Amino acid sequence: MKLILGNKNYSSWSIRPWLLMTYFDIKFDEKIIKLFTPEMLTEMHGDCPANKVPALIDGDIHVWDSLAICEYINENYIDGKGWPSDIKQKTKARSVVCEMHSGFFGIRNELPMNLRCPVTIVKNEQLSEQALNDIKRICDIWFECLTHNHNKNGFLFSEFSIADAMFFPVVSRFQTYAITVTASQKTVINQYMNQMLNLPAFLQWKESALKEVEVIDADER
Ligand SMILES: N[C@@H](CCC(=O)N[C@@H](CS)C(=O)NCC(=O)O)C(=O)O
Repeated sequence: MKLILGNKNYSSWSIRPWLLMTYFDIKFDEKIIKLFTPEMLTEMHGDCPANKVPALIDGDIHVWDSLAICEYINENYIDGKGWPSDIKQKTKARSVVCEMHSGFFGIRNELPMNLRCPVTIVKNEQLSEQALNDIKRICDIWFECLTHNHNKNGFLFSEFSIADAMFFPVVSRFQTYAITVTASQKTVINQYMNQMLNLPAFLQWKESALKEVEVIDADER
């Protein structure tokens, strides 16, 4: 099985399925495409039907799009463990993941994932209303999930799930740009972010990311 990824330093969509697959100890090869270089489209040809990463090739099965890959892995490799087993929790997890997958453009545009970037304080005044609304909504989702009665392991739902993988790039962005979190939510959210930033799977990704030398100007804030 081969997972096609973008630069590990920057590719926020690529890290999502990679984290899920690595967390669940699934064996796969990886191919890294250097994004926004003259060779990008040639390298994607045949592997990435939408000319975007991530994409997954498993024998004669091709899957593209981060969430489609997570769903494929969930169904075919981890016996459904990618989502909570409880139906109420599962539908909630799917809903917040879809919110992430289809929205939050303010954050995506203004706070690019950039793992090598040292902590750079971005104050609320430097962000658009859209980005501030995104931050508020994400904090509310996290706080609500993390303080839910059934939640004992520090993940958004009872165990590490596709929801944690899909929100991971936001954790990284909040850390890089020292995003201000409301005082009443701060302790819970900081604890979650620390747990996620210390996941062995993420540390493994980060080690490779920090060896990369390519710079994507558009993702340098
Ligand atoms: N909705 C897609 C988005 C994929 C995406 O936009 N990937 C970016 C890299 S993180 C990409 O391939 N960009 C290349 C381009 O837009 O030309 C997903 O969830 O996989």
